[in-house]
Amino acid sequence: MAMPPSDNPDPDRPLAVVTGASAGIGEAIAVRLAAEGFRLLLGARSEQRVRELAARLGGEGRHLDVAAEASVAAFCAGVEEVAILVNNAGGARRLDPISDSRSDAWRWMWEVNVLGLMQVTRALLPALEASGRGHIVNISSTAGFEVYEGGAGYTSAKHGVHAITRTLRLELAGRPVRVTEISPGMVETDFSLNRFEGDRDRAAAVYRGVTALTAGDIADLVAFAVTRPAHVDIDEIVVRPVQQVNAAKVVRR
Ligand code: NJP
Repeated sequence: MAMPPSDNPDPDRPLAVVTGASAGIGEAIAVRLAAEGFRLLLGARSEQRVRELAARLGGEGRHLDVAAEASVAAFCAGVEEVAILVNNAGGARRLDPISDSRSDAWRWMWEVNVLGLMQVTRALLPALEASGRGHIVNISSTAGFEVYEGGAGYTSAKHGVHAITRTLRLELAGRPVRVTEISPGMVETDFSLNRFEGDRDRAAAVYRGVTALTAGDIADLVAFAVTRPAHVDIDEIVVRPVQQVNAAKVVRR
């Protein structure tokens, strides 16, 4: 069984938990939160990658499949106080119209983006509250309030994240846990490569002629939100590339 993160060398630093920290936005958030002085507990299915990253940044990496209740329980075992939880694990699968939707792709999107976020949050809420200064940051999407053709599986899941975030804000009122939702437009990561199941040409076309946001841009916003004074709650941040107005309108070079 994994050792509690309090066994790490510098146990006095507040603990930040980042899900989906093996790549992209989650990895950048981990790097940035380490620079801000947090000790890390990083999770992803790519256990080796989160272990190596945590070893480099200070903290611990553990296997985590947010969609699997037993994995979430093992990941959270021994965690007594958490200052920051970044629910970042997520993504999209395929771009099919509803008429041709595949249930397995939808199931994946709902299990990871929605159910996974709930399961990790539920497991760590006592530890967030115990820290006396907890903060949940949900990495959502502009897909949480917009729709586009072929995107219903992903947009409905991220609409779910938005609803969960707003509900948490209500349910946690009066308790020492802040709640922030960050909703990015296009960020250049492996997101599209994963959505298009390894089709590199199709993934590259998404970012062609656009200076997309970087994972570091999102990490900046997480750092901003979590370093505000204790009485300030950044409820929502929407961020997009200058060249992207919404899901449908992208001005390419
Ligand atoms: O994507 P990617 P991003 N359990 O594919 C992990 C949102 N977003 O960094 O498990 C635990 O490079 C996976 O790790 P592994 C997006 O919806 C993005 O761009 O090892 N972890 C990896 O670390 C998502 O919520 C854009 O495969 C699981 C990470 O998730 C977040 O930003 C736009 C997992 C995915 O890394 C990060 O996405 C937007 C599981 N079951 C919102 N399944 C964008 N890039 O354009 C996956 O609006 N992961």
